[in-house]
Amino acid sequence: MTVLLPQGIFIDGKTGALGEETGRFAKRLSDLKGLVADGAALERAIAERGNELVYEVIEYRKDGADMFFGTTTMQPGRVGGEYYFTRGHFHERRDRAEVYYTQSGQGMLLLQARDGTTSSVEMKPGVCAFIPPDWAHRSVNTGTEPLVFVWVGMQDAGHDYGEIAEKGLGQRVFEQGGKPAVVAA
Ligand code: PAN
Ligand code: ZN
Repeated sequence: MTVLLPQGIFIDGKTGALGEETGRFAKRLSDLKGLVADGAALERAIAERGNELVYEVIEYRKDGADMFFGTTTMQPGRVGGEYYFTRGHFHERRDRAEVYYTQSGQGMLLLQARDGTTSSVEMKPGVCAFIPPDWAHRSVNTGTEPLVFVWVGMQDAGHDYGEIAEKGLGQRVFEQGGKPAVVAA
């Protein structure tokens, strides 16, 4: 049996860097194809400013542990007035919750239950958000600086991106009059 020892990992709340990491991935503008409200605006954005980075996820896992954690660092930006967002997903395991703790920047966490009920939680430094089991979740950077949050979940939760990619979410966040507005989609 693996003996797991206690450990502290430093998380840089400005950059999302972890003192020790076991994996990472990045998503760029082209990864938002089919997900943004305005597909033509996305093509124009890629042509104009290149396939720029939208967000990066860094994780720290330990074999044999139930839980794990990491950071998501989202760049500021908009496509056709819509603020940069993560793909969004349900967890494969419907009984798995998650926690998002925002360390820097400004954003909106969009949530949606299986029956279509929508909800949102403002993301700002110090706010810890509870994502209940079986609620889809997508984060949106509504600010002008990187949005950095720590997430803590279960290693066996898994990700189901299919449903959101196919049907979208019931809410989107657009810049309206210089401010973010959550709009029913
Ligand atoms: C987060 C997300 C992360 C990136 O770690 O995976 O913010 O979003 P997408 O996975 O939707 O691209 C999480 O919720 N994990 O379960
Ligand atoms: Zn999740």
